[in-house]
Amino acid sequence: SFEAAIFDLDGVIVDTAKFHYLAWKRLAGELGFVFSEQANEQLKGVSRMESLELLLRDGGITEVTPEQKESLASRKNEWYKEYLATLTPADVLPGVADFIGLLRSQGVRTAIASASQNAPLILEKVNIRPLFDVVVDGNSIARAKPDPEEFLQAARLLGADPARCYVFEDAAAGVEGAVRAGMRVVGIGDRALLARAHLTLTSFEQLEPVFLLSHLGV
Ligand code: B16
Ligand code: MG
Repeated sequence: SFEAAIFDLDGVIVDTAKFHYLAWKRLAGELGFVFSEQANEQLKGVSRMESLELLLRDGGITEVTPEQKESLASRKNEWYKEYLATLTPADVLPGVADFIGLLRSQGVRTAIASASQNAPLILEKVNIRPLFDVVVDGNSIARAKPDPEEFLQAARLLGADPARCYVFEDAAAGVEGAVRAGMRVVGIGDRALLARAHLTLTSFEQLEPVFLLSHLGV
């Protein structure tokens, strides 16, 4: 049996991943290159500055000063926040709220573990904060995914044994961090990209909560 369920935010609870991609693609366009959806896959789940480094590498852009990097990252973030302003509770991904409600009714504690500094804003826009006992995000951690810190901090704040935590993640970096934290991992997305997860689902929509509960042993 397990004690706690830890959810990634972007790509699991709400599809803000598409907004990140649009904003990074726009930045790449201004820098004079096309940023593909395939190249974007590496950016999922990693921090904003690390994402910028990966983007610049993809575009073959070198000799960027730290000040220029700060300014590029904040431009991207401004565009990203324009997209976030359009979020409503209807943007919570299908099946997610019911599933979390079901877990909570079974006494399972719940947390968000997101790399995003915009997590508090997103949770407020989609009105889902009350479903979580704990929120750990990019404002409160020193080492981003694939480091296990974020997941371990969530477990600590929940008072849960990491070995009795399930993590729901859509990004390879997050799956890696959760595995390193000694947790069980459910990948949400493409099985080939999330090969290290213990179980992979295409989406919560496909998920029969009763099946998952029996699978997870509640
Ligand atoms: P921000 P998650 C992550 O959120 C995103 O997946 C990743 O693409 C983004 O770079 C990171 O947050 C930082 O986000 O720029 O808003 O601080 O998947 O860990 O919930
Ligand atoms: Mg994610």
